[in-house]
Amino acid sequence: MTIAPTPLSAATERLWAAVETYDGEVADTTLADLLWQRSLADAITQVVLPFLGELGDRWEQGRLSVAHEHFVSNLLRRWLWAFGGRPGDDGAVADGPVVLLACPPGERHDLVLLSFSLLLGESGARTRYLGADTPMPAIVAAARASQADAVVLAATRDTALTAEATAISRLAVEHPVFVAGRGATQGVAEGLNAHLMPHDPVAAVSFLTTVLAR
Ligand code: B12
Repeated sequence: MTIAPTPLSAATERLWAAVETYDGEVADTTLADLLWQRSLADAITQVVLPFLGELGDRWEQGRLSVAHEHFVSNLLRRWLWAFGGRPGDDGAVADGPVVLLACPPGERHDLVLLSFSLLLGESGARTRYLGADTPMPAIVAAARASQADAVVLAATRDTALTAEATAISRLAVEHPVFVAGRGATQGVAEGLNAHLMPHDPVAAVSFLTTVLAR
């Protein structure tokens, strides 16, 4: 018997009401309902990314405080990690390409990168997630030590990438580098000797796995 997923709109409204009053218990049970009844891909594309988008809209309209934003970000991060740690249906151990993921120095927006990392892991890649605000020497050392087949760098501002142009271009000589997020454009990618990822995280998984399979 399959359980019908909780309807999105009612649960999302409950979630926002809980966030507004910092009701962590209701937020947790609502997110549990929303996420665990869905596949990872559906949970991320139907729940997590739209929720982050709405967070952005509310933030820009001045309807959420910094405290709300931190509360939501930490709540989502905890759920994403727990969710991504679910054992695979077939219990198979990943043996795909090794992909290192990080945000460059000063870049703290890593939740989409984390979502992408989980989707990529589900596709069979062996992901090594460094997360937000990672110094370039640390990224370079980790890429070498893990023998990364690819390095994905995500940034909201292009300057977070261009400020590290020398280090990123050098890294790209040894490991293919892929740039993603609002700060990544074709021009930025070319200037870094890197590849531009599609903005849509699901399309980006297909893109990266196709390029790495060549
Ligand atoms: C949540 C949030 C935060 C959280 C981040 C939580 C986290 N760990 O991720 C915290 C609280 C840390 C934060 C901090 C700050 N933030 Co902020 N933040 C946001 C907010 C509200 C949502 C970001 C988000 O996740 N959006 C939802 C996603 C789904 O949309 P998106 O980012 O456009 O991503 C899409 C694509 O670009 C792509 N994508 C993005 N990343 C990746 C990665 C991969 C691998 C792939 C394939 C695709 C991909 O996928 C998405 C869907 O297509 C935005 C507002 C907004 N409208 O987005 C501001 C925003 C990004 N923040 C902003 C700012 C200014 C800041 C601060 C400087 C604020 C401050 N004064 O302290 C700080 C510090 C930032 C820093 N040093 O990096 C600005 C950035 C403006 C700019 N471009 O310079 C924004 C746009 C708000 C604004 N309008 O002013 N922030």
